[in-house]
Amino acid sequence: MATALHHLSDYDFNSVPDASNMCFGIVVAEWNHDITGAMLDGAVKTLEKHGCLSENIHIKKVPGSFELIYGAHQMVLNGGYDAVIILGSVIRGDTPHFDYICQGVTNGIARLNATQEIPIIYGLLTTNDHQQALDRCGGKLGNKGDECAIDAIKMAKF
Ligand code: DLZ
Repeated sequence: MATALHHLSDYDFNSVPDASNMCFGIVVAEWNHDITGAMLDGAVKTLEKHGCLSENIHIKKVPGSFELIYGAHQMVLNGGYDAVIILGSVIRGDTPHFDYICQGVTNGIARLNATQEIPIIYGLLTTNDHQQALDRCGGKLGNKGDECAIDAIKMAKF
């Protein structure tokens, strides 16, 4: 017999699973490290707040956001992770470079999500200026790193 569908109002949209048995990889870009470092702090603190042990959070640095694709793929191939988080900050300049990097990273991470066995959480800030990035890494608009940590825990339990 078919299982009855839950009514939407019964669904708990806000709960975050316990992460005490989970293991996460984080790949973080060095470009704009004042921004990516703050996102990293937020992600690690949030994972730990939800029970993840610090020894089960493995961090790898890459030079720039474009290398996040390679870094995330290597972490997937190494195995042992429930999810991988990428953290980068691309800030618009005077040339189309911004668009190529943003598009490249977005396509690369999307492809990994479609082809690999674990979720890759997309923590790429793409902003017009430095202040917009500051606002999103612990400023007035929250911290993208915190959000990515929550998303990683939820997707690890998918
Ligand atoms: C080259 C470059 C530029 C201009 N801007 C950024 C940026 O705002 N954020 C970022 O994470 N990386 C930037 N990069 C570096 C590229 O991501 C990449 O590291 C290099 O093109 C080498 O592949």
